[in-house]
Amino acid sequence: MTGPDLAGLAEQLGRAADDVTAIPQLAAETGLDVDAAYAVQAALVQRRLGRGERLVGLKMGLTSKAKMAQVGVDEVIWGRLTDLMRVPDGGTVDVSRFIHPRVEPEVAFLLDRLPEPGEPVGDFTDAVRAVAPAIELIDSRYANFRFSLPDVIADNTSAGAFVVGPWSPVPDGLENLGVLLEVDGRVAQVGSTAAILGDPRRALDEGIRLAGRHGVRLREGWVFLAGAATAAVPLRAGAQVRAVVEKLGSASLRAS
Ligand code: OOG
Ligand code: MG
Repeated sequence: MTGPDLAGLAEQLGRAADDVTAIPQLAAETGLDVDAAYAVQAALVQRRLGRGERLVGLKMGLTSKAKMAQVGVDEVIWGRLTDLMRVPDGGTVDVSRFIHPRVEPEVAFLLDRLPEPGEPVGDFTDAVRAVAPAIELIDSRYANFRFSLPDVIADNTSAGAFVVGPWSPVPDGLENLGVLLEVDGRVAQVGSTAAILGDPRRALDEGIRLAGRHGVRLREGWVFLAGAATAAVPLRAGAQVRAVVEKLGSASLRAS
């Protein structure tokens, strides 16, 4: 028996993003399981690297209950970030490049020296050089933003774009900082970093562990997004978006 055509699925997802056109879910039809879905994700991102993009980090997904509930998938997932996805703080994102973009507030880590695979992050301040507020723009390539666990993994966990605000030295506590997402100066979502696996530092342990299962090692200098603390909100042209994290300041973007 042959398995699903992993390269073919990566090509379908890549074209959906290129053509800004949603596609039907793939996993149920093709029998894609979680391991095969990570292989599709690797091929999908490889397609981008083949065009000259560079890997610059890792993102966690569904590390909070609010996010799990919003998309109906309750497993922590991870995806890959490339340089082309990064938007400067205060920069503009053209929403016509995306199918149905949403934004969510994140906490970003700038990675430093990481432990060997299989070892827990002992001293967080050795592993992480700096912390910043961030915004992630997610965009599912699936119709109606609906997917199963293997579907969203294959689709690089809906990664679209991200903005990182100013870096700060790691503060004493990260486990209970207030988080706000503002759209056009109005509060759209309120949360706390406690929603991210109880403490966003735990997201790094999970990222190292889960990516390590697929032979991916996090690198010094990479950006790490710990996963949104709140549900995501639709992004419309003209919107001004700001994510505020207590003690860390804010990151912003404008949608054109
Ligand atoms: C999946 C990606 C989730 C997060 O921060 O939880 C994610 C999705 O919601 O489409 O990036
Ligand atoms: Mg996210």
